[in-house]
Amino acid sequence: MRPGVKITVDNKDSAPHTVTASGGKGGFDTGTIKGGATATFTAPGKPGSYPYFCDIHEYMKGKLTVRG
Ligand SMILES: [Cu+2]
Repeated sequence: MRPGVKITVDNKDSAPHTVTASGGKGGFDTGTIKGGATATFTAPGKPGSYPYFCDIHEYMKGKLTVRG
């Protein structure tokens, strides 16, 4: 991803999930995305590695990489 681009995530599960920046680093949080729904958020403005998790299922984790 490039800094500041819009990212759309598609929840293909039937359960609700979120994409929430870990420790607030990067400042993104989709809020609850219902099953089958999409959400859009803005990528962080600085290159780096931004871990995220699901605020509903905290064992679900991922990482967003922003390249300058
Ligand atoms: Cu979840």
